[in-house]
Amino acid sequence: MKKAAIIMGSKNDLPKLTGAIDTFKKFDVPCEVHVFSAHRTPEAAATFSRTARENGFGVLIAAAGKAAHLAGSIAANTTLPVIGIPVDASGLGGLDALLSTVQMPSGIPVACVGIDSSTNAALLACEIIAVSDDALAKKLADKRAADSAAVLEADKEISGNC
Ligand code: RP5
Repeated sequence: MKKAAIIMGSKNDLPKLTGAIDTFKKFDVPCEVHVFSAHRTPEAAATFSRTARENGFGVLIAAAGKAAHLAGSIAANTTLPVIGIPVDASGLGGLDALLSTVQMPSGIPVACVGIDSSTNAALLACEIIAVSDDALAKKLADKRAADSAAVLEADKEISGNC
């Protein structure tokens, strides 16, 4: 199976990424976690991105806050799919990072999830890997079924006349 990577712009982003780490563990998808900054360690970020495919990665997640150029700069150096997580790391509630991540110029795509939405980023990464992995696709379908059952159960518990 191809590996996933979670790259964060600062170790201070780590608490926002536990959902992604837990999701990869839950689905037994091999994952590496790294800290590379588009601004502070641009060479390290570029080297990792350029060699990611030959190093067995199938998808890269990049999480960063403020002027979040990390996902775009990683995408510039690989044709692997890159998923950006805008991190709320400023007084702007993450809107700065959201716009920086999602508004990529044509030609260098970044798939952007919601602010701090690391679980969704990892689920999307799993779905990308599952394109060529039927066992993983089955696990993802089972999770969807369990989520649906939980909502139906909640409806049974809560629904009624006002
Ligand atoms: C971004 O700037 C990082 O991803 C982080 O979210 C934000 C602030 O970084 P620190 O100053 O806390 O290291 O590059």
